Amino acid sequence: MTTKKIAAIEQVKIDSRYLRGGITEGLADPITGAISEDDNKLLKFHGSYQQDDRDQREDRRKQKLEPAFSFMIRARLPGGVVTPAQWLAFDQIACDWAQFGLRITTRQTFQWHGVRKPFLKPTLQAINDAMSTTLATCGDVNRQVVSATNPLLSEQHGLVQEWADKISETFLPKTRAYAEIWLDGKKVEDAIDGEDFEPLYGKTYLPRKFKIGIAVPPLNDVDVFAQDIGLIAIIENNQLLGFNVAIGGGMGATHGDDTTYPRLGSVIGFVRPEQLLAVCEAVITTQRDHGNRDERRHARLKYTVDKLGADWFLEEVQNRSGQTLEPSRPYHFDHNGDRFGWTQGTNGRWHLSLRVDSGRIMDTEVGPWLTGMREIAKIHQGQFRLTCNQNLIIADVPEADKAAIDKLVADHKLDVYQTQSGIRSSTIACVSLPTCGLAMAESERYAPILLPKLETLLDKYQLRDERIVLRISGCPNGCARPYLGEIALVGRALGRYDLRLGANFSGERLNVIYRQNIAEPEILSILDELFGRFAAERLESEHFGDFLVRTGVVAEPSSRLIPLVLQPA
Ligand code: SRM
Ligand code: SF4
Repeated sequence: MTTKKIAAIEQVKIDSRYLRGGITEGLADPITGAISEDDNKLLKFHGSYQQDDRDQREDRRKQKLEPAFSFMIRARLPGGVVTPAQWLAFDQIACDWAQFGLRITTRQTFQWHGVRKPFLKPTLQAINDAMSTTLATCGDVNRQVVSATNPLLSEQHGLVQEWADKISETFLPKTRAYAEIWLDGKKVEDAIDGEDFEPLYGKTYLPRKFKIGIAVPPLNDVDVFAQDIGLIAIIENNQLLGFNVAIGGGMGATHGDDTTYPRLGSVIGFVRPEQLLAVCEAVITTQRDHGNRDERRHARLKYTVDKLGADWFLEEVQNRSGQTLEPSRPYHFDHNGDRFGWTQGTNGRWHLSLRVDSGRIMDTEVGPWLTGMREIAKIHQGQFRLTCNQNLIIADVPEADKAAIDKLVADHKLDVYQTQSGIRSSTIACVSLPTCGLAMAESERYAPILLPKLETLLDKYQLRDERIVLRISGCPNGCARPYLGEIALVGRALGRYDLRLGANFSGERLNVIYRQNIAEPEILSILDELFGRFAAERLESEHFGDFLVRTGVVAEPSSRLIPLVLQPA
């Protein structure tokens, strides 16, 4: 009998007794700041990654010390909703146990970095005490659902948010291992005997991570086509009719391996709200049963869709769910960024969107962000919303409280959005060094160095206010969704990037590689010339990415919703 080869992680999952493995024992081992490699794989399902400070790696190696191990922890906040009480609790965690403040991620949640092993359990407990969890924020499961944050359309956003919560909750793993390991079984009512079950996922969970996002046109602030399942809310006459469903979006790729590629989701039809959970479940189980479990590089849904075909997939989903999808409905996206400043919702309440550089909320020379936001959380009666562009909304503010919020914002220099350039307002940079184990080049730490130089170039051509979507990722995994940047830098090595150009302003067209493996002087020189041409030759209201495609600087992808293999320069 021949045994089918499976990726090593699959065996780890099978042997783990529903994600228990040896995590408890590893946490108790005082000899090392780390846990075992296999347990580290399982830990991701619990919402944490073991990392080490890469700035210290070389020194510690010379001193024959083990790497400076610590843990990154990610909260589950569907739709990026945070209450003031949660904010204060999360801030306390950042002060007590983490190293780099609070970090808003590109999937609108918080991460803490630099938590040492002895503090891992207290941190997870504190997050749960604050009515959140970290379960399934990483690992081969459905992650928290991201959802549109445009505060202007509050009624529909409320409904869409409910769906984000419902989907997030429905597809959570059911294992009791989480409560057993981190919460001392507190949330488990019956006896804990190590046996468990996972009705949806089974013992091997999904072949790979799985992401769902909901956009509300005309704002594509979640980058809906980068999701495994992208849902486009269709609203008519103030009524949420349902959702167009796009499947197989994803960003991750590997340099030099053109069997891996970023892909925009394919729209397969429209579902009414009452069909939504069944259809999502059918997509997830189809991926569970047909996704590639031999080779993790090819395990995301996008490869399954390409292997089996979108038509086959649609039929399978209809069979499994017992639902018929209708033809997709028309929709239009304006852009994929955030608005800044105050906006008023339909119910009269106010929302203040603030720009947060790379989502990092810390007290630095730029401004006392952690302190300022703490003071705001102490008086704020509404909620906070985190955005997929790593920004922050102080939401649901009554007219009477606006002045007090404005004063705290100004006192703590949190109002940078008022003077920022267009490009800065549309920049995302992934975490990268020093914590990310996969980073090849700087990203979050490079953005503040690069942006002033780009602003100087843009000033030269009176383009300071022009919103140009810039995405920086320290490696091709694409955590800043770089393949959707009108300009993107994708790390190759320290100080060297692929320059990609030509995505559109609404996140519906991928960019292409313009130059491979280049350093800053060349990046600036290319952009200097292109900004100059753009200023001189653009059509009225034309965006930078569209200009580059129209004038043939970069080739237009043959279709906006089909896979685009990385193109050599
Ligand atoms: Fe990501 C892996 C950070 C959003 C695609 N991502 C990682 C790890 C965990 C590195 C690792 O595996 O060791 C990074 C931890 C860095 C650190 O120190 O915090 C990391 N990803 C992030 C965050 C924090 C970036 C940020 O600056 O905000 C984002 C957390 C989102 C969240 O709250 O869940 C983050 N990652 C994304 C996105 C964007 C999105 O989902 O909208 C993508 C592209 C979309 C996609 O999934 O296709 C993304 N991350 C990846 C990949 C490539 C997956 C693939 O299909 O090939 C990896 C590597 C992997 O999974 O093997 C990865
Ligand atoms: Fe790390 Fe690469 Fe993701 Fe950046 S894109 S956070 S470098 S895995």
